[in-house]
Formats: sequence, structure tokens, C-alpha cells
Amino acid sequence: MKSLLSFILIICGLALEAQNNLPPKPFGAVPTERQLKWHEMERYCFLHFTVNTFTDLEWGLGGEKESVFNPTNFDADQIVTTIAKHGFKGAILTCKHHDGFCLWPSKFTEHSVKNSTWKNGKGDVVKEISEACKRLGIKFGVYLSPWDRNSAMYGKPEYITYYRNQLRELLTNYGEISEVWLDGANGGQGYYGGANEKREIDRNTYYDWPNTWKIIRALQPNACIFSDIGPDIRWCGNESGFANDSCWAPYTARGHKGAKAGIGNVDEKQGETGTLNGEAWIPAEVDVSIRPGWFYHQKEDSRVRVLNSLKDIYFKSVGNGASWNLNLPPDRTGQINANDVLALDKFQDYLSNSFSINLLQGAKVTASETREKLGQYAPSRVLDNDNNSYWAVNDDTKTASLTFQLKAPTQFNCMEIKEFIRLGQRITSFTIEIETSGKWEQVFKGSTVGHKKLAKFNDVTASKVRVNFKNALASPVIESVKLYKVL
Ligand code: FUL
Repeated sequence: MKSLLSFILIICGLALEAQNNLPPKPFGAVPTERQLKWHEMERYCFLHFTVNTFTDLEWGLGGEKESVFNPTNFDADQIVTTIAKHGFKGAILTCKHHDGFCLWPSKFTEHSVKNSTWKNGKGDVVKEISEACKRLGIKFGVYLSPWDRNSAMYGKPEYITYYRNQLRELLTNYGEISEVWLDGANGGQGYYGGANEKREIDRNTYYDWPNTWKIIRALQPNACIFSDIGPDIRWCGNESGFANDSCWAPYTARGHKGAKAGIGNVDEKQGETGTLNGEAWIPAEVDVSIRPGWFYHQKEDSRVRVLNSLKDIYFKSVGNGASWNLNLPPDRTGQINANDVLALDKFQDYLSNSFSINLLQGAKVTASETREKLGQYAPSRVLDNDNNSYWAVNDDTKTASLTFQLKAPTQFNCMEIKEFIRLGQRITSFTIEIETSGKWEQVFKGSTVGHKKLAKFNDVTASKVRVNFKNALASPVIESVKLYKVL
């Protein structure tokens, strides 16, 4: 009898321990595998290139002669090497912009490279860029403008079939596609096969997006779909290069003035912030050009973004948990212009001089609490360079802190914090403090963290630094913390 009782007690004890060993449960909306891979990219490049490069327009009217597309020395390797060399991980090419000209020899239109002077009509920009990406380990994405100012069918139901046929060509003939970029600009004046008129469409119904998304999922299951409303990545709501300091990956899209949200119809401000307790994981992409325009214009050669501007965008996009899609427009030679390359060189130098030494290497870390006092959730997990491990606390704990003891007084001005986002986005508020002469002093106050937060503050010197997470939505789960002295 006695032994039966102790047997039962042991079993109950084991069961309880097994339960306490359990990792924290996911909270709210969580990312899919394809979104997690996208988060890891952090920085990639848009390539805006088409007839506009040669006509000096931003939005071609649609009636441009194919012969105007004639880069004098197109070099996909130069373009993609520029991207790779500067630490960007992907390229998204405007295969067709609003003017309708196709950078690949589509079977479904004559308005493409096949009727241009370039390579006697035998060229294919999509093929060359996608192959260079593959060679250089860069992900390849496509932009196919829904609005087509060349097509006579635009505005009629047949155009949707045409659009989907073109999408199928891009998604079947050019290898693995990482992102499909769906633009919200829609309808208006155009050439439309010679009609030269204004055509309006109903943004919420005309394109029948849910069925187009199904085609993308079927042909390229790993591709992330970008648009104003997702479903995988959302527009950050501006083209100026920032996501909000408080930026949620969870998102419930809202249309203008309470209308139903759709592509081309969203409340832009919400793109910047995301939605507290939003219904789906749809993180923000910050798309912005290195020049004033999206396409190359010689007159903008002297207006390429300077280092301070690129730094600022980096902190306000990647540093706010979003990703950064920086547009590099190939020039009339068909290469990234030397002015742009120079700006990127300076930015790359800045990144390597600022972020190569993590000052927390070798530091001692303690926590206000560790989940069930288990080593697998210990605070040291935030320093182990393993992105599958994390520091966690007990489920009921919403306020908790990590304290780092450095080997010697050190100067620093930036902390990088990452949540373990597989379990959702939880942090709503945090502070960073340093200890000087036995007193804690606050040096930064922030809100959300998400995939990555870069908290930048004035230069300070200390050997003890603490980060306090306050009133999290669910118990904090932190993947890593790093400390830098950035330039
Ligand atoms: C906008 C377009 O109208 C611009 O020309 C550019 O392509 C930008 C990325 O998206 O909606």
C-alpha cells in the first residue's frame, strides 16, 4: 500500500515537472516559417527599371515605344553584386511598372523587351537578374504592377486573366521567388491600347485578390506576399523611410474612414504602427528610394541620400522591428550608378565600424527571475548567439529585468534587443538603465521590441547596465541582447 502511494506520488511529481518544463505558450498572432525567413533578411533592395529610365518619367503613360528601352551596358552582375557587397539580402525587380512594359518577353503582350532595341529583342532582364541573384546568394522577388496603362483590357474582366497569366510566367520560369510585391497605386489616365482615357476601377473588388493570392501560394509556397494589407508583409504606410517607434507585427488592416481595408485603401498611419493585439502577424516593410524618385534621373545624381539619412532609415526601419527595402534604380547604362554605390560604401563602412563588436561578449548576466529556475531559460541564453534559445520567466510574470555586469567600465550608446518572435510579440514598454556610483540612471525608454529593437542613446560609460521590461502583454521571452558603441 505504502509503495503504491509513493509510486503515485512519484508519477504526479514527474507529471508536474514535465508541465513546468514546458516552454511558454505562443501569445497572440505568430509568424509563419516563410515570414521568419523574411524577418532574417532585414535589408533588401528594390530595383526600379523600365522605359521610365529612358523617358525621365516616374509613371510612364503606357504608349511608350518599346524601342526606347535600350540600356547601353546592362550588367546584372554589377547590379546584384552591389546589393550583395553592401549586406543586402534580396532584390525585388519591377518586372512591369504602371506603364505596362514587360522586362521579360511575355507571351501575352507585344509591349516588352522582345520588341526593344536592346539585344535585338532577344534580351530578358528578369532572367538575367534572377540568375545573378542565384549565383550570388541573393533572394529574388518580383513586382508586377496591377495598374497597366498600356493594356487595352485594363478595367475589363479580361485584364485579370492577363494579369494572372503574366504572374504565372514570372512565378514558373525564374526559379525561387522570395517576395511578390503588389502595388496599391491604381487606375486613372492612360494610353490603354490607344484609347487615351481615364479608367477607374473599384479597388476592393476589381482585382479579386484572394484568388490571385491562391495562385501565388500554389506556384511559390515560400514567397511572401506584400501589399497594403499583407497577407504576409504590410506596407509601412509611407515612402519616407520609417516605421513607428511603437511597431507591432500583429496587424488588423483598416480602410480609410472606417471603410473595409483593401490594396490601395488603407489607413496609412496604422501601417506605421501595426495593431496592438492585431489579428494576424503581418509585419511592416519600409520601402524608400536612395534618390528622390523611384526611377533613375540624371538630374538627381547629386541628390543621392547621404550617410546620415541612410543611418536614420536603418534605425527607424530595421531598428523598429520592420524590414528595409531600399530602392536602387539602375541608370541608362543598366547598372547601379556610381553615386549610389559611393553612398552605399559609406553606409557599409558605418555598419561595420559600429556593429562588429558586441560589448556584452564575456559579460555576466542575471535576471529578476528565470522560468522554473531552469537552465534552458537562463538569462545567459540572451548572450549565446543561438537564435533558437531564449530567456523566459514564469507565465504570470509581466515585468522582469536583465542585468549585465561588464568586465570594466565601457563606453556605449546603443542596445539591440530581440524578442523570440516565434512565440509572438509581447513587449509593450521597456527602459534601459546604467549604474554609476551605486545609483541606477535611466538612459532610454522604449515601447515595442519585436524582431529587433535598436535603442540609441547618448554616449555613456558604465560597467553595469540593466533592461527592464514592464507590463508585457504576456511573459517576456527574449532571444538576445547586444550592446554597441555606434558612430
Ligand atoms: C508606388 C508606385 O506608384 C511608385 O511608382 C513606386 O513603384 C512605389 C514603390 O510604389 O505605389
